[in-house]
Amino acid sequence: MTSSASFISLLFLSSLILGSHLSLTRAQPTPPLVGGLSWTFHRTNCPNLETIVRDYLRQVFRDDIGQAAGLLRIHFHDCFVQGCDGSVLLAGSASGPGEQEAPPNLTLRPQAFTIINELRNRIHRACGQIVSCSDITALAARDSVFLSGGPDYRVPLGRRDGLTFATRDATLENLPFFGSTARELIASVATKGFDATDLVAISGGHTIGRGNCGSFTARLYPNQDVNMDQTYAKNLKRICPALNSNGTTVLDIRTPNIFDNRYYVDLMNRQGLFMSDQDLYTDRTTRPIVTSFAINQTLFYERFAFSMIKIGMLDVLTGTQGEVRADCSRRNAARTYVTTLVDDQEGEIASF
Ligand code: HEM
Ligand SMILES: *[C@@H]1O[C@H](CO)[C@@H](O)[C@H](O)[C@H]1NC(C)=O
Ligand SMILES: *[C@@H]1O[C@H](CO)[C@@H](O)[C@H](O)[C@H]1NC(C)=O
Ligand SMILES: CC(=O)N[C@H]1CO[C@H](CO)[C@@H](O)[C@@H]1O
Repeated sequence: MTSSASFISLLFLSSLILGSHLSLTRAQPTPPLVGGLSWTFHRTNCPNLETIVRDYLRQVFRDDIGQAAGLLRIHFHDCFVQGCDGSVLLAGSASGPGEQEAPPNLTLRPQAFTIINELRNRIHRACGQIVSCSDITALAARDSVFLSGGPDYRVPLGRRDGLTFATRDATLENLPFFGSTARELIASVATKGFDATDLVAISGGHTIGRGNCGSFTARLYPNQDVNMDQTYAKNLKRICPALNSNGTTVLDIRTPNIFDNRYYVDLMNRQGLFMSDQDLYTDRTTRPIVTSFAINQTLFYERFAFSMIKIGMLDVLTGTQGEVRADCSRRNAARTYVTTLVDDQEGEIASF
C-alpha cells in the first residue's frame, strides 16, 4: 500500500472509530454462557485487563492495521480446533507438531503470536500470572474488530490454557476449507452448534485481511468460476498469473481494512475471493442472509458479535482445568504426576 493510501485509510478508520459505535450501545442479545466463564471474571483481580489490551493494540494497529486480521483469525483457529485453549499458540516441539505445522496455519501471521505474547507480558506484569493466553486471544480478537471500525462486544472470561497440542489431523478436520460449498460449510459448523446465520455472520470476518493465491486460484485456472465477476477475475489473474503462484490480495476489495458489511456487498457482486465466501451468495439457504447483512450493517454487527461470543466459548477449559501459561508459546514446566492428578480431580469436583 502506498503511504498516501494508508494515510487516507487511517483517516477513514479514525473517523469510523470516533463515529460509528453508537449502534451497539443498547443491550445486545448474547448466547447463554458456558459454565465456568463469566462477564466479570477478572474485574477485581485484574481491573485494567481490557484497557491494557486495547491500548497496546491501538498502538500496534497505528503502524500496521493488517495485524488486526491476523489476531482475529488466530482466535477463530484456536477455538475451532480442540476448543479455545490457546493450543494454536504452542510452538511445535520434540513431542510432536502442533496446530502451527498444519497447512492452514502456514498462513497465520507470525507477528500475531508475538503480539499475544507481548500482551501477556504486560498483563502479567500488572496483575500476576492469572490471565490465560486463551482469554488474551479472545480479547485481542474483539479489539481487532472494534479498532478496525467494527462493533464492540463483551467477552466472557475465565478460560484456561490447554496442556496439549492439537494434532495436524485435528486441525485439518476442524478448520473449514476454502474450497467448500455453503452446504458443506453448513454441515461442518453444525457439528459445533452453529447454524446458517452463524456461518454467514462469522464469514464476515473476511471483511479484513488477505489471502494467498493458493487459496483461490483453483477458481481461475484452468477454468474460471462462473460465479466470479469478469473484471474481478481479470484483476486476480494479474496478481496470480498461474495456479498457486506467489502473491496475496485483500479479502474485501471495497474496504479491505475496515470492519464493515461491504464483504457482503462484494458477494452480491460476485467479488468474493474464496469459493467458501462466494458460495454463501450462490446457495439458496444462505443467500437471503448475505443480502440482509449487505443492506443492514447494524444487523450484521449484532449477529457477528453474538456468533463470535459463541466461537469464544467452544470447548473451553475452566476452573482448575489446564493452566495459565507463563509464556503463550509453551506449556508451563511439566509438573509431577501427583500434582497433575490432584489438579485433575479438583477439576472434576469443580465442575459439579
Ligand atoms: C467459514 C469458513 C472459513 C474459511 C473456509 C476460511 C478460510 C480462510 C482462508 C483460506 C484464508 C486465507 C489464507 C491465506 O490464503 O493466506 C482466511 C483468512 C482470514 N480469515 Fe478465514 N475462513 C473461514 C472463516 C473465518 C472466520 C470465522 C473468521 C473470523 C471471524 C475468519 C477470519 C479470517 C481473517 C481475518 C483472515 C485474514 C488473515 C490475514 O490477513 O492474516 N475466517 N480464511
Ligand atoms: C514461489 O516462491 C518460491 C520461493 O521464492 C519459489 O520456490 C516458487 O517456485 C514460487 N512459485 C511460483 C509458482 O512462482
Ligand atoms: C437493521 O437491523 C437492526 C438490528 O436487528 C434493526 O433493529 C433495524 O430495524 C434494522 N433496520 C432496518 C432498516 O431494517
Ligand atoms: C511449520 C511451520 O511453518 N510452522 C509455523 C506455523 O506458524 C507460525 C506462525 O506463523 C510459525 O511460527 C511456525 O513456525
